[in-house]
Amino acid sequence: MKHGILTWAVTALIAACAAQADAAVVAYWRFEPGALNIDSGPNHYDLDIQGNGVSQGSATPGYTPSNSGSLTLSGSDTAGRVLKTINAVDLSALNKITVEWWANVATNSAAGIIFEQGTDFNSTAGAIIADVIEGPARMDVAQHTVAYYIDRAARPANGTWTHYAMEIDKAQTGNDRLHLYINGVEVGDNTQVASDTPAFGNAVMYFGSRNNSQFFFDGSIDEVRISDTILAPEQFLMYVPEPASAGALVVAGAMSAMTRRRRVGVPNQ
Ligand SMILES: [Ca+2]
Repeated sequence: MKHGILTWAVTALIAACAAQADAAVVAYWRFEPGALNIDSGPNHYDLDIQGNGVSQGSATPGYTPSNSGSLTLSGSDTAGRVLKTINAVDLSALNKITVEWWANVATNSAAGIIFEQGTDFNSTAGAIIADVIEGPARMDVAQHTVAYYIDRAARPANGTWTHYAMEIDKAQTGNDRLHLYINGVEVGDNTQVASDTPAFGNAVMYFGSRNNSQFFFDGSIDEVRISDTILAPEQFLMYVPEPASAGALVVAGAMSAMTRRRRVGVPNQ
């Protein structure tokens, strides 16, 4: 019996590794101290960071590169910040994507954008967005088309680090096109489904606001990763073990190593 379990475990591990090998990272923003603007993925979609003398490693009210390795935003535009990719993030050749990120919402008294492709999602065909909606503690993710694909879910309480993943398969229609995961559990509730399946977008991505003009996010963001396929929950960043020391491949960020490790090998909890 033990042999059977071991065989199953090894087989599952090999299958997981094989699936992982098939997935390629499109972009990966880790928001690390001293490298706040760096995309460590292969395409180097580095960020353009501006605003009142803000620079990497400095702490400016309203826009604070955190020492703990995450991006902290105030929910207002008082720092005149601009946080966007220097070049357009081109997803147009892909058939499916997984976008993951960690978020820790401070307040949700107003709508806040985690990330948005294009200066205005509503006029950027195929673009993707994730935002926090004011009032109800709710997270929306969507892809823009003639209408919208929207997945919507209640999110964990403010002040807690939470892992989110949106997965979009262009070959799918209806409810199967877009899925939202919170802490590795699928939670999406499609509220609006378009009839067509548009191509993904090719536009600059903004973080923490819409075009630096509205919907400013209040809280922290960390480890935004875009992959070129549909990842299994076991492949999400939340299950990647933390390194024992700084400077290793996967950085601690604002999420405690203890929490990360506890989740390793314990999916869907
Ligand atoms: Ca980080």
